Amino acid sequence: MRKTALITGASSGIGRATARIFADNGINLIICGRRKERLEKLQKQLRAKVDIHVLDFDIRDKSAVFKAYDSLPEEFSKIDILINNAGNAHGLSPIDQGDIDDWDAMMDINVKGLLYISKAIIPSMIKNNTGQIINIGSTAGKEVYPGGNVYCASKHAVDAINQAMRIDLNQYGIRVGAINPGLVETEFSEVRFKGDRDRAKQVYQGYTPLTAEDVAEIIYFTVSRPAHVNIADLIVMPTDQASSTIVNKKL
Ligand code: 8X3
Repeated sequence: MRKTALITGASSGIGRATARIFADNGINLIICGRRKERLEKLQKQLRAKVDIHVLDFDIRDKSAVFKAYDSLPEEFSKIDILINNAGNAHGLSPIDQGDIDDWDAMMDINVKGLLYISKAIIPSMIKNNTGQIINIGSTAGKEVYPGGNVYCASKHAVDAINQAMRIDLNQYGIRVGAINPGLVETEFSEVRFKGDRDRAKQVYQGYTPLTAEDVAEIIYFTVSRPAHVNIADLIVMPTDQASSTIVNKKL
């Protein structure tokens, strides 16, 4: 029987690339995000391959999260795989100059949103005594870099939640793991720098960054392991990256 995966943040970047590779491999999909048009476009592209349902809601809004989950049609109600991918960075200012709205957005989406959707889905995984949760963390969840402050804090929280989920859900046979990417060229930096494309581009210049597809392949590898194998915590960086601050740029 085909598995069903729910992917948050599926309208772009790693989430969208993961939806595509899952569809290529026969995993039915619930694609979630705020941008309905983009999600419907993706649905059109993939619906010949798998059953695919769109849920558009704001993950920061806890009642919207539970309402969206409750609205799932019967055929999508058994979720085997949860990809906690929705996440954003906003700003790269030193702590004394940070924008409080940016801080709220990062904590609300990256930490609280992840908790809300997990809280909605975990009970059915417990009932079924099976399931897999992949939390998309970051190298920023393993180390802190200048200006990273609250983004790094939010991803350190994801790291802690990942470990805690694995401990608490161990007794139910639910697999929990994190994939922590370093520099991946997506809309990530455009969002971080509030639409400043030139500044965003500079982040990925002078070396070869990861692509969303590189990370999606690893996510698919993780979900396609036999049931007794759990990739608990994985860091992936471009070959040219050694840490958050050491990148072999040839400019
Ligand atoms: C993305 C990695 O180093 O740009 O999560 O913050 S970094």
